[in-house]
Amino acid sequence: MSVDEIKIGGMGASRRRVEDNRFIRGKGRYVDDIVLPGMLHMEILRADVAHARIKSIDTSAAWEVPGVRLVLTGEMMAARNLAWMPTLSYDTQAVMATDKIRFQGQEIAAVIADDPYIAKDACSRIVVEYEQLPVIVNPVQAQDPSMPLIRDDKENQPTNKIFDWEIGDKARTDKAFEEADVISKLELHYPRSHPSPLEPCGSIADYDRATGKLTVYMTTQAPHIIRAAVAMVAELPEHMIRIVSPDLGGGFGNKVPVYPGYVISILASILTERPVKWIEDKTGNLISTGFGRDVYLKGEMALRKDGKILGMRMHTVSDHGAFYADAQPTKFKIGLMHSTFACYDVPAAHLTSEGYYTNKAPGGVAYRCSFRVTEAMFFQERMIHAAANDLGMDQAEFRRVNLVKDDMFPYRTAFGFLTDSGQYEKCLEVGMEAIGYRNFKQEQEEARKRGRLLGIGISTMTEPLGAGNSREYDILGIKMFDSAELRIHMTGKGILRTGAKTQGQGHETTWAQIVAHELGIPADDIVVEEGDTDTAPFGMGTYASRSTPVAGAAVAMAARKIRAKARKIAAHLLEVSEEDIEWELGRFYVRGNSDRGVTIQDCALAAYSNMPDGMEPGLESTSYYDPPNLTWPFAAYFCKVEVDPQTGVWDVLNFVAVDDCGVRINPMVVEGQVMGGLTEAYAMANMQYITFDESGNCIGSNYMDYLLPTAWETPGFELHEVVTPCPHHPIGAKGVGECATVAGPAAFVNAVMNAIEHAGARNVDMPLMPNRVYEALHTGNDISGMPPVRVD
Ligand code: MCN
Ligand code: CUM
Repeated sequence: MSVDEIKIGGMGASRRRVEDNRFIRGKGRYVDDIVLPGMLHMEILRADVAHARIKSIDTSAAWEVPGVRLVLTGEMMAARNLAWMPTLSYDTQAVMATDKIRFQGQEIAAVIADDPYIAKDACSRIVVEYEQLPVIVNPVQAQDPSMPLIRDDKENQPTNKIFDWEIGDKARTDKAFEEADVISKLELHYPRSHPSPLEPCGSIADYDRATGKLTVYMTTQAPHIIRAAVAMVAELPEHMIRIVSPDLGGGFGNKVPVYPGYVISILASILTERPVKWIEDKTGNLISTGFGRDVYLKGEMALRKDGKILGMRMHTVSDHGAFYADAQPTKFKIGLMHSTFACYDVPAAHLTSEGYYTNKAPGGVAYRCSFRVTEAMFFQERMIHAAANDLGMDQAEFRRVNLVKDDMFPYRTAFGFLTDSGQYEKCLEVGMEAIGYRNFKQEQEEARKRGRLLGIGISTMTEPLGAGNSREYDILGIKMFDSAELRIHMTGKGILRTGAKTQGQGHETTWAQIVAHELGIPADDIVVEEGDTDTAPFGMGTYASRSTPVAGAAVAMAARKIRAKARKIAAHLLEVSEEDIEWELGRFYVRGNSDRGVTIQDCALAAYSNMPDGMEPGLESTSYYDPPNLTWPFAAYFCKVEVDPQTGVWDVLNFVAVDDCGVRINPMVVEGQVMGGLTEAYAMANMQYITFDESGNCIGSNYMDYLLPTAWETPGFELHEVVTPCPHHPIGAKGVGECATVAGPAAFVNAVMNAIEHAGARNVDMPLMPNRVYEALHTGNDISGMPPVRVD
């Protein structure tokens, strides 16, 4: 008699995404679609040089353009104490340059006008006089004492170094190295990359002087954090601030930071008393907003002859741009870099890192990655590849020997994380089988005899997804947890709101499936709403694939509260005591008499029309969920490539992805996430590069130079699943949103290296452009390492 879970779109149903109904019809409602009465338009003047002392800014010609309502400069921002703002990593960031320009693309002035074209024209009439300074574009230059101090605005900042940080057990690690039979070394650069969502950033600030209310429609993945930040920075009362994040055209981490444009549009609205819209262009997005990576990694691994890893040393040097603006848990200086090697049994490890200011845009730093996990896993898998080669061991076998075994969970990693579940060897096996791993060596040899270069690359990783728990994770002191609020109406339909914010991940579809699973109410009867701080419960937003682990768990818990109350109502309706009530999906019945029952919809109606004496009417619940641990999904990726020895061009022949993200709420959505992530991984491995010339000019500031792969270039991916439920998550799910971007790049690079390393090279840095591959193949030299890096 219970309802069929798959039919009602519950867990495990590949339900079609409900949001796509409006997206594919062109009916999405993005920030730029919103038009408010009397709205003005803002354009930002950005610096064309990377490091310069400002001598003067003359805005008089801009003011004269008809239709211009306001011209803002750093000086005017400073007069209102808004020229600088705090960053998410306890640094400060210029909202508008006052003293110095510190990177190309920095905000210098803004024009607010009747339309965006007038604003842009007027911007071009602003005259900035400056004195150029030597430019620092990498951490080596940042350490050169003859180079200028970038952050001369700060007290106690005598050099360009931001931090030194270490974690792990040095003494134990040193000992492991003393006992090693073989020591394997690797050094590489994970280049700067950009999340580059199709929709750039933007906002519409609408300050109503009559009510004192400020409404801001904006592109943000974390609306509640923005509300708190605006309250603190602009000193406005928090209850008078409403942040609305409508449909987002992708986020990928780019829409986590607080950008100057948002703050400037707010001040502009307060000053003009009109709504002010700011929409960034593509170049503005690429040159000034939160990038990813830009970190130099080197390490060495202590190995025993039989293949056992004994210890790992790692050192990272990260380039943060002009302001340390990473969005990451406060406790860790370099995100979750120390989750590296978490899927392997590594008895001792030590990580040191340094961060530097340079004349580049500041980072949000995570691009589809849990706070530096992408770099960590990329280095891990490149290091594993190098170590297996140094030992003369097979790539898969070396992994099998060192992967954490099923009976070792819960497993405490050398850096202190607790991984709690997984079937790593099984995933490896499924992937090996699917790609035909065991025949490959012979295939490769035979091909080589005929002059063809084939390679196979593996990448296996577990990553920590779902910050909190609140004991360990906070951002600027705000503890990391999340929330859901479920309201069931009297006809059994309902609305669910969470503190997360979908940017394309499909929350509107999948959260309703959790409710269907818990209550037996069809998913189609639950509308999901996120992103409006006036209506949604407080939450830390969507990034680091934390939504399913945290907000998704809160959804299940909120639904369970509803079920608990409905049970009392059912007992009342069936005139038995609560203890005699049994539940099956969608329905309560009397124990021993399953024909006597009421549906969840009957209970909903009774909650408004026939509740038991003394019971509060209504059927609503709120749940704040603080997860006991992170969730630990696992991925095993296998990539087979062919490299053309004449050109260095490489093609993917086959790609097999095995993902274990615990219980899948919606298998089709999970597959979409994996496909999208692999496409981005392929782009980074193959073609994407944002770099800077010696003057700090950003190379890669448009889509002619910074390449987005289309369906034409992107290889096909074959997907497999393994399910190890998360032991602490209410529905057994683990996060998955980033796994493919995190584990993907190393699979491609390992495959290309496997095809060419017989010639001698141990590493080619990403992107593996044909000229680099060609050179490594024909000279046998590495193309990698510390700066100055090659700019091709
Ligand atoms: N899911 C599921 N079963 C699981 C795990 C997840 O069905 N066991 C579903 C979820 O219900 C959700 C989706 O998969 O609909 C992703 O869930 P999750 O792994 O929790 O990740 P988040 O929702 O927190 O999304 C964040 C993650 C990040 S950090 C980036 S960056 C990223 C990504 O998601 N940006 C994206 N995927 C993106 N996909 C799109 N289309 N656009 C972006 O900007
Ligand atoms: Cu790290 S990019 Mo996502 O976390 O928004």
